[in-house]
Amino acid sequence: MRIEYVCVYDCKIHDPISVPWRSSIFQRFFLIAPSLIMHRTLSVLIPLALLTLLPARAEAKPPVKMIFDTDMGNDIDDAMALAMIHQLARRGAVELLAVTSTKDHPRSVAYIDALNTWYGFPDIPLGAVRDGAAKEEGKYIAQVDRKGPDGKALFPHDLDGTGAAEAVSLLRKTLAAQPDGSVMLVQVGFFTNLARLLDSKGDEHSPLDGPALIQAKVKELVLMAGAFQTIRHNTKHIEYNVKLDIPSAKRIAADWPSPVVWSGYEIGIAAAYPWQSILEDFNYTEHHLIKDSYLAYVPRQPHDRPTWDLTAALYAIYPDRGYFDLSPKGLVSVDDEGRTDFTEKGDGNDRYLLMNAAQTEKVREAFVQLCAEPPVR
Ligand SMILES: [Ca+2]
Ligand SMILES: [Ca+2]
Repeated sequence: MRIEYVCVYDCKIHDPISVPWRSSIFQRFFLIAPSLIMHRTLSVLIPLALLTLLPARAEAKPPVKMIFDTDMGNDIDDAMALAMIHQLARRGAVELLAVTSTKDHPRSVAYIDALNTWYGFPDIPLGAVRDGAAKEEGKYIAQVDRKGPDGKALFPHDLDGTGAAEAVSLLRKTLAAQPDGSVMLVQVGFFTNLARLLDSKGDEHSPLDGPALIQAKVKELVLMAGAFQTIRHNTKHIEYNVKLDIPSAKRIAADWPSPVVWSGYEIGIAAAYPWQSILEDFNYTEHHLIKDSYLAYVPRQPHDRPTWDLTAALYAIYPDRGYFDLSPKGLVSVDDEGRTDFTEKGDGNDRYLLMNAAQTEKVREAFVQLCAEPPVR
């Protein structure tokens, strides 16, 4: 009898023709059974041992709970920011709790609802400002009511500003329903809604007044507003979102009770969206709400549009990804003409975004890839 080799891993027996013992059941049992037992044992133990060497699977991070307060319908960056938020909601990075508008035109909310529907989130609660700023329609929100040759809406929606909830009531309702300290509040328009929230009293949604409700529920307020660097040799640039409602901006800068991060005018200017992406990346469908709106807003190309509102949203969703750095803590003040000023102070609740050249390229590319990605509906 000659046994050349028994492999404990696969039980192959080499040169089977030369092993006459294979005809003996007794011999087979005593020679092969131990190897099979060892095989079975090792087949359990080895993967277990390997598992202990592998890094543990990272816990799934809960999505960032976000309320988005926008002046949708003035500049195009609000629309691109909302598109990006939806793409990140799809992958579970953010949960969009509500969207409120500070632009006092009924098509502002209609446009938001159409964009939400386009990206597969048709029922997100929407709030509209009453008696707010920027009552003119602007250049692109009329897109929302375009119809195709068959008479059907190109960008379906079922709500506009007149049918939507009043913004502050919706903000209070939304905050009251969330766990303490959990909500990222992102404001990329005027300060009207949030100043009114700050001044609000207890109601059917919560007995807490504005400051107490904010203190309880808001993790951080992220603003696209102000300017913290020299803009075209101007050290006192008056930024649009501040300028349109200066009293409300002053109120929030002075009295907002949660930590605040400001994305200044200079950040969105530096990370402008490449126009080539608008012309080339959105052609997966004949009519695209983002592309058509961008071209309605700035018809002449090439034009790289600043990404102001996208920077605030990206920071709010991925504060720890290194897209931006933060200034030291301090205090932001707003003067009577709408200029913002930052004073470093160790226990201040304001910081502003910083972005170096390498970060700028990273941020721009993230915007392109996220905005241009086709939605999954
Ligand atoms: Ca809807
Ligand atoms: Ca805006």
